Amino acid sequence: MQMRPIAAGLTLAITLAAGAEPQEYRGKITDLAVAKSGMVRLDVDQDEDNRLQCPDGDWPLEFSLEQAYTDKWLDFLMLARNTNQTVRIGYETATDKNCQVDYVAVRREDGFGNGTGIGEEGGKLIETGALGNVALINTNGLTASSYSANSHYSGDVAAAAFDGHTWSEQVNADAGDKVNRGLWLVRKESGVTPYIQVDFGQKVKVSGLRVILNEKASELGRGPQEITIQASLDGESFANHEYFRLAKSPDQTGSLTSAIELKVLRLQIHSNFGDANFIEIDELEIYQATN
Ligand SMILES: [Ca+2]
Repeated sequence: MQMRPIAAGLTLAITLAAGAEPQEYRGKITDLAVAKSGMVRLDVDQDEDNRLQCPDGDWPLEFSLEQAYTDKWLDFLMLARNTNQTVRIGYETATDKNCQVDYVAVRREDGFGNGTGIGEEGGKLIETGALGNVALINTNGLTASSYSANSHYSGDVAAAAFDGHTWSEQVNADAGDKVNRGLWLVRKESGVTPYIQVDFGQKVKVSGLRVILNEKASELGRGPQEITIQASLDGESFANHEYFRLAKSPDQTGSLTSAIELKVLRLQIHSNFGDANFIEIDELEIYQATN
């Protein structure tokens, strides 16, 4: 790994600490923890070309919150992690203890805030849960307003289908709090095709999805039977990508015949499994293509 100059193009850098010349890591933060002691510990995405010179372990990088500026580092890193931003982290190499962070930075070429898609750069979204869901609320820059539907019943809003919970249980180990009842519910109405959608706010290459209901709702026949996956790059014009006929099962996954690049994924529902009144999805997981 090369030490990069931090001059032109630098939008944020805080450098200090005499002593060992720091190495610079460039990539994405995968894990971040704040210990009771005031130590902030980090792990980052590593591969053969981009490896930390630190001992192996869950938390190879750390810094202490005892300085006023380190609070700002923490804010910066939290935001970077939540938005999947590429960052630079300067650190002192070590072999027998966690590496100490020396500075944090982003550079223009890292794409901060310029709206270019992570997928376009070959980067990847943060994956959650057992299968790698990229659509969980409060990950990858997604918030409640990223999700919408053309209709919903009472408090059973679209965002509740992306909270990692069904009505009866948590289904994603990385989930935070349940949103309302943890499910999206919509009343059947003749002449209206219900849909639910997620706007990633950036280009994503999608390869598959998972539809989960609680067992009771599945037995009632509220689950989607015939669906169409639609894709949009601008949030306004949508193209049909693939039609699926689902099984009457509370938990099923489907792979797209071909992966598709999109910004907004919309799932249209043409029919359910017989419930006269409602269509329900408790959780909708979306998976990214591996290349
Ligand atoms: Ca849910």
